[in-house]
Amino acid sequence: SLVEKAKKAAAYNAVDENFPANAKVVGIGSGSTVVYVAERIGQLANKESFVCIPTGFQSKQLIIDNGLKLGTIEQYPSLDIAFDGADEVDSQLNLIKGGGACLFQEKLVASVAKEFVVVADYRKKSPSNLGIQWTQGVPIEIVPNSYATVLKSLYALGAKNAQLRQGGSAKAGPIITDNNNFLIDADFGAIENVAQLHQQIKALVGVVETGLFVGMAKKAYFGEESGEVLVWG
Ligand code: DER
Repeated sequence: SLVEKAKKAAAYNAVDENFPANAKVVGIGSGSTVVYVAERIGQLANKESFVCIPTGFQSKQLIIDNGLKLGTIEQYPSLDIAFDGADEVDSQLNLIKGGGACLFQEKLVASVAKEFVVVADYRKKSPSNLGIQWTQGVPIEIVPNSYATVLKSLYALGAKNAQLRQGGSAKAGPIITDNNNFLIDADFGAIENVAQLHQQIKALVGVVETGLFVGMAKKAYFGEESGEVLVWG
């Protein structure tokens, strides 16, 4: 499909243009686009000379399935580069992430990577400069027993709609993250001040992390419908 081709083109270009020759520790994100990042890195001749740090169970599987050396962030609390997907990217390279419910470890890894490169298809470019917005809202990881109090506070912060993410047909009851937490998706509409909203949400007792990645990405690669790859940053 056009979207899959776009994901692959973004991922392959991002790895080919940014993978450091002397890389020792590499972060692998979560989701369907980063699958192609792991595939491309798995083709490198020197893949025995670096370790890859996962951002969740799916990410760990990608590392193993592509014959890459698996490390933990406990052993390697600083990385040379990290690659990850995103749900929405604005012109300042702020991101909304968390569609795959892996945002905590994704942000932990991105926060200690010297370089953080985003890979995405054309649908992820934020269409307006009126503020970043994702149809599914802002994913927020919370300690499970705080969901009622956090939901209440999110509405007080101006959320138009905030819901605990349910497992649907995959699981009765709420989604449990790789860190044994719950996820809330909160719709704030177009977000003018991403940093401020992130801080306000992060300050709520029970919030572990938000899917607002403010000023963390160095570059973003978008596979276009035309087959071209667009680079921001
Ligand atoms: O959960 C995340 O932040 C992921 O990176 C994800 O949302 C991007 O997903 P995709 O690459 O499957 O579109």
